[in-house]
Amino acid sequence: MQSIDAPRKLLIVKHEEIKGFMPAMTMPYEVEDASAITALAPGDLINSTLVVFSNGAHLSNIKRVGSAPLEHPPADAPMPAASSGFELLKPGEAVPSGSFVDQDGRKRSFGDFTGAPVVMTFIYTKCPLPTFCPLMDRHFATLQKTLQADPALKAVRLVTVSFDPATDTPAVLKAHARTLNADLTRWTFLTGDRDAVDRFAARFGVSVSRAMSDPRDISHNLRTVIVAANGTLAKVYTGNDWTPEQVLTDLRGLGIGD
Ligand SMILES: [Cu+2]
Repeated sequence: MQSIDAPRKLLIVKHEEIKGFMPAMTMPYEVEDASAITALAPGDLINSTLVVFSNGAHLSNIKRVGSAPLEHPPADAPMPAASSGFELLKPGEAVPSGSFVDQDGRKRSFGDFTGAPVVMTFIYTKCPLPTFCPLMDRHFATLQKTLQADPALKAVRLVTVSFDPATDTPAVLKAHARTLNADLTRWTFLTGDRDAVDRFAARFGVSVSRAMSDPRDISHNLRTVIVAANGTLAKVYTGNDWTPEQVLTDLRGLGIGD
């Protein structure tokens, strides 16, 4: 176990393969019972049962079985030095163009969206936990419905960027878009060179790390952002507790449709 967020009842756990369900992975997990984690420390080895229900999952029956030194710094390690090109963007700053490939295999740059407000999120399609990437997908599908119904928000575009280009090829993204009923004239799925995607995503505070032994062992956080029509960062939502309603309120607050 790598770190503890007691107030939010979260543990970041590096776990072995769960046979028939998910590969070895490092992810945040909610715990059923907050009192079960008060005595734990980073580096503790635990046994636990992952209970998955239709809209979420949590750990129950947590038992400390030993401890081992941490291999990696915890997820909140300091950002790389300022000259690295990974600096966090501040609201009002211009979003870099990046270079991507879309779900149809076309070369794209984020600059293509200038002139339209964009809501963008970062996911990977194999994410096994319903409350992480799949929740971002569901929220975007909800947003799409409102955007289609409200003429004042007609110009808004949705962009989903995958940080798992090895798996999420254009064809995989296209199939994923179909399962979400995505209207591809409004909602674009991007992938690309892994380092280029990581560098772009890092500017918004997305951190992704992959295990050397198994690149599907992905540890990541969540960021969803609004980029204004002039290509500058307008708003950043961290984690998975934002709502489509909040985003719509913020979009309307930008004065779109005036
Ligand atoms: Cu995920």
